[in-house]
Amino acid sequence: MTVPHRFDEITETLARQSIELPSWAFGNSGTRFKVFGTPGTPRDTHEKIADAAKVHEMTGLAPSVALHIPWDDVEDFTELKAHAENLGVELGTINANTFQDEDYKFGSLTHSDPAIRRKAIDHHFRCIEIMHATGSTDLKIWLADGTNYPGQDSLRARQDRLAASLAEIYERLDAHQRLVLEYKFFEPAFYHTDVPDWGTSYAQVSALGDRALTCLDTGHHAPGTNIEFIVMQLMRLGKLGSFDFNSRFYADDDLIVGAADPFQLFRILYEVIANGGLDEDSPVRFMLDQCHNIEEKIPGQIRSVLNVQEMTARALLVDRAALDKAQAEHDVLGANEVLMDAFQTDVRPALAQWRASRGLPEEPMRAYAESGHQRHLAEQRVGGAQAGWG
Ligand code: LRH
Ligand code: MN
Repeated sequence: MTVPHRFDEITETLARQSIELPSWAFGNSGTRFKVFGTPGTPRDTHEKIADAAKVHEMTGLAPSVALHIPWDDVEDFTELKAHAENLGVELGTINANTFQDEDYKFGSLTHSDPAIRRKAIDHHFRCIEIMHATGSTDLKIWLADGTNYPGQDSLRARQDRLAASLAEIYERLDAHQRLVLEYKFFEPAFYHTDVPDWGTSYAQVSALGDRALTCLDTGHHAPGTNIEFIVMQLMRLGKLGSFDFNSRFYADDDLIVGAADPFQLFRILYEVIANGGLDEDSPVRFMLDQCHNIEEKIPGQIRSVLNVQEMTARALLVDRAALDKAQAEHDVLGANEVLMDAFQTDVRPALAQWRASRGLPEEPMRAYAESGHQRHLAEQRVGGAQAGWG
């Protein structure tokens, strides 16, 4: 087994990598056509966190779980925090949700009716209260707000209302809390979306302050977008707060990260590394945002964090000195070859050996399949309603 030279030079950085898991990936999800069930799917937030803890146990890569409100609402978030810690994980990003309430038909933080905006702002205030109980630092805001037909509403007025609403929410954060504003170029709105691109998110968060940053969901760009360029630019501007990792062939498919386009994931992680995103003091958080509509959810999440780890290892193996030299000499093919060499380096055997050296399963996917845990969950979790997006 050939260990890529310099692999031992990257393990310190790999050991620092942590990828936050989305609680909702463990529940049922689907499309407007069908949401399928799966035996053993969690029935509540406590069971979702137990499944996330299993992913961390198998990979050592996922020490925190993001929650979505109200999907993960519980009586006592302090008790939920203790539950998570007993299982060896932390509660992470709190995701607000203003995209499933009748009142938000024509918008939430952008709505023309001040009473509806108040309701939406109060929902974010409640999410901040929850952050105090869970010890979370990040409030993530994604808005479905937009219109379906030209003329339906004033694009300018909506931006100004959004800015005022975000300012009230930002004011409520305390000194160690941040908000990240996620953009998406369409869906569920089909003519315009109020936060459609990185430029709009950047403009809105820049008006708020240092603890307001952008969230880049890899499935939220128009086909053909050079996402790694946006990663570089937002990091250059000091405004990239977090990633929602997933992959897609067409729209916001929310498939397993790296499944649809592993080379794109490699290029994105190369820019993350080149711009200090894996440095010890990096402000960038890494989260998955996926839906396992037909595949098993725990192995789906295990596969996902392993895909990020593998592409991170390959990107860390880029021979920077050789690349800098080739770039300086305008050696176009030479420079590209340096990057492709790293991309085509099979790091899996070395990673397996490294995991074993840290007391982790060499092959987490196989170890999980052989553990019988999935069968145990299917037998144990009988009755009750399986969790989902509602
Ligand atoms: C919107 C989104 C957002 C979440 C939701 C689950 O498409 O990416 O991050 O709130 O998915
Ligand atoms: Mn997302």
